[in-house]
Amino acid sequence: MEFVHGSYEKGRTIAAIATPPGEGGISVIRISGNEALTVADKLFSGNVYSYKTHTAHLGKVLDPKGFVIDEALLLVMLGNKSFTGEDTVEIQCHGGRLITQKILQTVLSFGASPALAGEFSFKAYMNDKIDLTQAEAIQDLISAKNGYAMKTAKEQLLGSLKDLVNSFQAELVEIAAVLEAWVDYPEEGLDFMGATDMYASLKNTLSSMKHLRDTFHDGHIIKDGISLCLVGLPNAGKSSLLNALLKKDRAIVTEIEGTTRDVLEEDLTLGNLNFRLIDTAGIRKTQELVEKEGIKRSEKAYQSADIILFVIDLELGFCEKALALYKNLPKNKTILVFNKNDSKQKKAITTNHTRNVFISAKNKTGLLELKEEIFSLLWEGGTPPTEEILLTNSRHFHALSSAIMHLENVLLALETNNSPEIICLDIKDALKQLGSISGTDITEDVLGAIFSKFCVGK
Ligand SMILES: Nc1nc2c(ncn2[C@@H]2O[C@H](COP(=O)(O)OP(=O)(O)OP(=O)(O)O)[C@@H](O)[C@H]2O)c(=O)[nH]1
Ligand SMILES: [Mg+2]
Repeated sequence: MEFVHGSYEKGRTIAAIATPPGEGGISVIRISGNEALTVADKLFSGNVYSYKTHTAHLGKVLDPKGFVIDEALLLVMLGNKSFTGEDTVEIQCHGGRLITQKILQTVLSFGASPALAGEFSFKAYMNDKIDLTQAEAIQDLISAKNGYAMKTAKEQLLGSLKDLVNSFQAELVEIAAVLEAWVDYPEEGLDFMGATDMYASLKNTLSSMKHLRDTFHDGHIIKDGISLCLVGLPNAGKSSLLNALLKKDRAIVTEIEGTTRDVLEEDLTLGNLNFRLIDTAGIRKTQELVEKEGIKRSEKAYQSADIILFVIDLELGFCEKALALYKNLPKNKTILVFNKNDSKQKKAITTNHTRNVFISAKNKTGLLELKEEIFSLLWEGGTPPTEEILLTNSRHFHALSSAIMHLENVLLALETNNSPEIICLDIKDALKQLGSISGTDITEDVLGAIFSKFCVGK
């Protein structure tokens, strides 16, 4: 990441188009850095230096030869009061691709440098306007695919995760101070340092950290969506169910066994959550080359899926072949979907499996029950969590899990009277992990990887 490795310069004046490319009502060109006002003053008809912070001004945008490019609104946000923490000017012009490009070219010709991906947010992070969790939340908010993901990203952007992680850090710093004192004055003994209080406080912090870690299950589902894989014998009605759930004629359905050869994926929204619905080739023994490859892919798809919908043809019932396939499925993430409930030839079913639904993909009955079953597999009670702070980012999850592991070592070491030096090392490692979440202790490589995912202009 260029601006992280070396060339980042506080105050460097950067510019970019902040709106998506193409035609629209308006476009926004953003300029930020020490020279933002100087650049804006050169191209704007009004006296930019006289503008107060957070004010808007209508005027003409002029090219270097003084020709009018557009009539535009200029917004001024000064110094620490801006998003980046540096002087910022935003030009709202008409949303044409050419006009926007022309204004950007003019801005660059007056001395601004083209912004790199995420550089505005990186400025905000470097100038302590936001921490790393908030920077990551910006991207999550932009790419949120459902209402829950949007709410969680908004909470994170407002600083809920930052505050929580900061509170963990503060508590651990106090504990570390007691332990350091113990290293320096071992003859005083830990009891003298208030060991009982420290032990209780450590346990408390650890339990709050574990609580946060455990929200990742829900956070991950909300942010990244859930993969739902349709599995079964040929002709069970998997493709018919896919079409019924999608409410469109997406997959080919015939009475010929082995119709679906390839793995087919489609997005589906259910109850405000995002699902990836995966149809697979019916599983059976075959020598046919293409079908064989399809079956291999089906097996791979269901093994990595979050939820398996095992579709069973009620006309065949839980036959031997179906039972053989069922044996290989991970039971805790499988729902048995008994299809063709409309058929007069349906068989009676007995099973010990707890999650069963009877449907007719043909008549579209039982689909609501199926949805409820999916939700109850995801969440006890069938409704998404109401928790305010959810961990949605796997980077945060891994860092927090590692911090927890180090603190568990500390607890164990305290119980077994291990040497204070070793205990101190573990608590420092835990703090380092928490610092990597908030960005107070992070390598440039990780920073580069995070900000390079941002768009230019953000
Ligand atoms: N009566 C009845 N027939 C159904 C129902 N669902 C599917 N079928 C029929 O079952 C046959 C197979 O349906 P598909 O959806 O192609 O089955 P599949 O599991 O995708 O089959 P493969 O792709 O071969 O693995 C078709 O003739 C469908 O019309 C249902 O709910 N009721
Ligand atoms: Mg099919």
